[in-house]
Amino acid sequence: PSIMSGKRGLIMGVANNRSIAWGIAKAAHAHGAELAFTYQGDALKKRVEPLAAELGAEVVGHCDVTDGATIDAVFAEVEKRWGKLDFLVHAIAFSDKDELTGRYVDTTPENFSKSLLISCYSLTAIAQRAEKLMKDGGSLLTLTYYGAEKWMPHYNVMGVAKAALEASVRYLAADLGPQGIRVNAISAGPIKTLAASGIGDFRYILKWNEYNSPLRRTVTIEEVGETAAYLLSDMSRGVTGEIHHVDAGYHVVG
Ligand code: 0WD
Repeated sequence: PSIMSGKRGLIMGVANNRSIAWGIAKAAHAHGAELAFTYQGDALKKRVEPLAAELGAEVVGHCDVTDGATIDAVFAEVEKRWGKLDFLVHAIAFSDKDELTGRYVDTTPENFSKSLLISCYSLTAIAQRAEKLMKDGGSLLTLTYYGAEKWMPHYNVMGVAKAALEASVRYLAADLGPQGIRVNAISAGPIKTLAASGIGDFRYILKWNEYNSPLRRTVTIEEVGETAAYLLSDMSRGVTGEIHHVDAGYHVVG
């Protein structure tokens, strides 16, 4: 049997077919999982619906993590359809593009709050709802980046948000562990996606990783997806609170 057969999971954060969440969805589906997707706003609905259909999956509604009512609505829909949840992928982040260039020291309080709310607190907001639906235990997975650990050019407030997100993974893992709910993150190497295109000099960062990572290349959404399938399945049942790098090894040299 496939490693994810019989598992049902919610995928949050697909914007298009370049999204990391889409790479994860494809791998989870290939390993036998049944999926549901959320989208953020009507513009993305048109993108997400055909992608979900490709995997024979359902779209369970609009979710903007800054609006708790939309999170509640999506989880109510999942409960109605499935009655429970086995895994959840959180692949959501945001910062004002104007502050993903230049200096961190110039971050405004407004963008600091918004970036931390969407990129960090949202995992906790989602975990609160997921806890109730993960009746047989479960696996929560989020996406982080090396800019949480080390200074990276232009990553700025997003680096601070990812550091807080990684700390959240550890606190959530401890809180939810007694119920058999695991919480992990993949620290992905740079990949050209919609969100990444907002980061200043991103092409340079891709090249830098290609020249300097142990594997002398960057990673793909399919590779992140395969590692995600392991973290979302019972193959990793002894693993929680972990930040797993899928970055062609860059973190050992950078
Ligand atoms: O190099 C990269 N691309 C890396 C990305 C390296 C390491 C980590 N990551 C992380 C990102 O920080 C993010 O947490 O992976 C996650 C997924 O990002 P992605 O796949 O690179 O980007 P994208 O395809 O743009 O998906 C992110 C989506 C949003 O898309 P846009 O670009 O429209 O902001 O996050 C969603 C949205 O669909 N999102 C929200 N969803 C609900 N509520 C919200 C929100 N308020 N804001 C953004």
